[in-house]
Amino acid sequence: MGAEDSRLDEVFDNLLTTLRNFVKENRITHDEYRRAVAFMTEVGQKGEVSLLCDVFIEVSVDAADNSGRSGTITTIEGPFYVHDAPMLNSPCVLPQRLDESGPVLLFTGTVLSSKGEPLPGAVLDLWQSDTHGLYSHFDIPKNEAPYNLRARVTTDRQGKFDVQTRLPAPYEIPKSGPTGALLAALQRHAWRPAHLHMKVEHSGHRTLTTQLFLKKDPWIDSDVVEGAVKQALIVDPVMHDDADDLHRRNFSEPYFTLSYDFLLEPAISKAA
Ligand code: MBD
Ligand code: FE
Repeated sequence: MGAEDSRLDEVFDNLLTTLRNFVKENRITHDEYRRAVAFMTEVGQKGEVSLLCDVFIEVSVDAADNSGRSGTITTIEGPFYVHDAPMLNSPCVLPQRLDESGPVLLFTGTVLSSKGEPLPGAVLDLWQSDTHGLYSHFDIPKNEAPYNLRARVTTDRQGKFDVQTRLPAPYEIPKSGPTGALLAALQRHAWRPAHLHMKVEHSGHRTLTTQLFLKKDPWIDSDVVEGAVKQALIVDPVMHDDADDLHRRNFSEPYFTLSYDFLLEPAISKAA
């Protein structure tokens, strides 16, 4: 038997034990069991499996998989990542609609090793909602705005990135589906504070999956995804509204700047 089979045996046995004990301890009725099965069926049919799991479980996976890690703190990936976003070199503007709305955000920083060495050629894979809290390919049909506010940005020779995007907005889990219905039944709101998602990759380093959250967001202390917001990931972009500066930059409205450095831990070296 291979290592994978024994891992499956071990975790599946444990999962079954946990679920059977849960049923026993809570004296789950057959009616409740059928309702749970129907709920999961609907979650599948409505395409919310990742949404549901990521809202309730992924924080624990992130904690288990990243405990003791050095460098920038991680948080969950969430359900809206797409793996094949356009590859751009820094400096760049994220793909956006001709009439994209929302304040411009100039996002800069450096990707470094956890020892502080800059990492040229690192890839900052970014994705976010638009100013209405909608994600391309999920809340906006793919053909309407392909890869909107998504890109894989390569750092320059100093390990720096310089990305023009838009401030994201809070995200509300759709009320029309089973995940929203469950939250309503639990009398919980369905909001996530505005956030930027990123995976930061560099050969020889462990890929970092994290998010940055906006400090002034109304949901910053009550994310529906409990435990996803961490202090070190809260940022407060600076607003710029000097008329001459705006004119020079050809911006019609105030814009924001944000600087954040990402530190990557060395890849786990495979013992010889
Ligand atoms: C999101 O935008 C998100 O990042 C997560 C984790 C869950 C639901 C919506
Ligand atoms: Fe998100």
